[in-house]
This record gives sequence, structure tokens and C-alpha cells, in this order.
Amino acid sequence: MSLDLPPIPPSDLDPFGTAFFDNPYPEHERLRQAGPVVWIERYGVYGVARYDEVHHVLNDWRTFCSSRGVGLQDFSREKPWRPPSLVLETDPPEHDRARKVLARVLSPVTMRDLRDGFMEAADRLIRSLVGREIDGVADLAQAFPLSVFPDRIGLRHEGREHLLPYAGLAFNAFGPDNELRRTAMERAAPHIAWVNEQCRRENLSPDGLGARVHAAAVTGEVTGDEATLLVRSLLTAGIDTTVNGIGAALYCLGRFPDQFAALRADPSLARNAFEEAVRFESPVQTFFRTTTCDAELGGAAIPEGAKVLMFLAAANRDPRRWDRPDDYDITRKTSGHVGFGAGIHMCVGQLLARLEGEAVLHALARHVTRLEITGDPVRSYNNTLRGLASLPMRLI
Ligand code: OVM
Repeated sequence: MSLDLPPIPPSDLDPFGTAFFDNPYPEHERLRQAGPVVWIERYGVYGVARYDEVHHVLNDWRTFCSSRGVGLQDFSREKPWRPPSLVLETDPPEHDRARKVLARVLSPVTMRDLRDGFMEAADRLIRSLVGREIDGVADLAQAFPLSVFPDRIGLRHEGREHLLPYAGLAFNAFGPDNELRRTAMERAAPHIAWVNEQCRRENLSPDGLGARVHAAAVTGEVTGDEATLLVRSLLTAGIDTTVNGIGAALYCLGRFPDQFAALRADPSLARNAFEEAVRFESPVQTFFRTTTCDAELGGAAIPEGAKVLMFLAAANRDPRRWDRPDDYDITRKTSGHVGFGAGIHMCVGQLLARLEGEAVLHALARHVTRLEITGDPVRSYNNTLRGLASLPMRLI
């Protein structure tokens, strides 16, 4: 036993339990205070909750790899529930080839083409909701992405109801074999079958983003089967994430009326107001990495083959990094938050996510004078995603 490095404080927390999901903030503070690295006894994994260590792990892919899975399961010891993602669950150099294709499809040039249509769609949706009692989740946070994303991908209309359950399953699958994950797996078969089928070139409209992923197979950059798997990444990561991001922004603007007033006074703050909601709520709460060798982290010794759980949400509110971390402030300098991750795996769809968020918040700023929460928000439980199942509200 090595005595020259400090012991790692244990934690009996269940970071995938509903009690924690109901109010993670006191536990986040306890984890940050315990030390730079903690030992999560229940699952036999290391945890990092301070900004510096989370940022370090995200930026050292050689030591903290993704190819053994970014959930609790170690793919080198257990069979993954689906063929691994070619971007999320790979390391360089395989990762970089796949990433390049998606980065091109989700580039600033693509955003320029999508922008006007997204702004108009958000305008129309918000105008249709003003003066009504609505569910901010179903009628807005889900309705907006579902009204733009599947069409732009080039998906057929029939079966789109599989998209959110499939994403919910994929994000639950990163967690332990708890009731959330088991229940999702029991119901998974029809969602998996539909999504996998839609990823094929012949099932995507020729003018959509899905077809543009398949265009990379024509030039030989990837194989046809790889292109199909890359479209699966768009369908897995592209919808429930933005639903929860937009939901987070609505929940923030409802709880902090002075911030909604500031947004109305200056609608050009819409994009930063969305970004700050991603920092504040962190729709993607956690990801894991696996050590490729014996490593040192925050002064602690971590053996090879260990899982390290990154508490992205805790890093995004670490007082060592952020002033007034628990304030939702739409004028804050948000850069550096890890709500989209960091390093080589940082969200490849972040421009599309921001465009959706900006479109919704810009429309709210122009068409809504009051945004009121009118009933109890209902939480949605997922091993990775933080968000609401329902948010009763009135737009005036
Ligand atoms: C993927 C993917 C990427 C990011 C997040 C994610 C389920 C999946 O490539 O399939 O969450």
C-alpha cells in the first residue's frame, strides 16, 4: 500500500437515486468539500465534483478514456446494451474520423441555413401559446425540438413518438442496473428497432442532415454501416438533450422573474440566457471515464481500469470557479461551463442546441410580457438527464 498519497474520502451517496435527483445540491457541496476525488462506495467508482478535476478528466483522454464506455459499465468486461457509438464511446484515432463527419454536418454553415426557419418556427409556436395555460414541458420544451429536429434530420413522420423514449433509455443506460434502467430496458425493443431502421440511408429524406452523414460514405470517409451508426448518434443525443435544455431555461425564467424582465428588455441576451440555463441546471448531469493506466488525480492515486464519475452539474456550481454559482444570471460570462462537456468529446451538436434555445428564448422575449409558474413542477427521473416531466405555466 502506498503511503505517500493522501487517502481518498469515501461517500455513501447513491448518485443514481431519486432522493439525490430531487435535490442534488447539498450532496454536490458535500462531494466538493470532501476532497478533489472521492470514493463512491456503493458502486466502487471514483468521483470528481470540483471544477478543476472535472475539467482535468475531460481534457486528458489518454488517461481517462471513453472506449470502455462513458457509463458505469466497463465495456472491456461487460457487453454494451447496443453497438457502441462511433463518437461517444471511442478514443482517437477512431473517434476523430467519426467526429469530423458529424462536425461538418453540424457546422456553422449548416446553422446559417437553419437559422431563419428555426426563428420563425419558435415565433409561431410562442404566439400560439400566449394567453393560455400550458405545460411548459409538453407544449414548449418538447414541442419545439420535435417541430424542427426530426424534419431537418429527414425522418419520416410515422414513429417519431419513439424518439424521446429511445433517448431516455440511452441516458438511463449510463447508470447502474437500478429500477430506472431496468424498466427502460424492458420496454426498449420497439424503440430500438424503429431508431435503428430510420438510420439507414434509404429511410432518410435526401435533403436532410441524416443524408449528409451518409454522403461521407460516398466519398469513402466512413463506410455505409458507419454512417448508419453516426445517424444513430444524432437521433440519440439530439432531442432529449435540447428538450431538457429548453425546459431548464423555462424553469429558470419562471423562478427568476427579474431575469425574464432583463431578457425582455434586451432580447439579444437570449443565447446567453440559454447557455446560463445549461450551466445552472446541467441537463446532462454526469458522465464516466475509465482509466487506461495507474494515474494521479487531484493528488490521489487511481489504479488502471477504474471508473471515474464526473459530476458536471457540481462543477458548474463550484464556488472555487464561479461567483454566486447558485444565481441564474443571464448576463454572466458562462464560457468554461462543462454542461456540454469539454475537450475532444465536447458536444458536437452544441451549435444546434444553442440555436434551438436561442430561438425559443428570443421569441419569448418578444411575445410574452409575463411568464408564470402556475402549479407544482413534476420532476422526470433519469440516471443521467435532469429535467421536468411537467411544468404548469401561463404565458401572458
Ligand atoms: C451517441 C451519443 C452521444 C452523446 C450522448 C449520447 C445518449 C449518445 O453518440 O450515441 O447520450
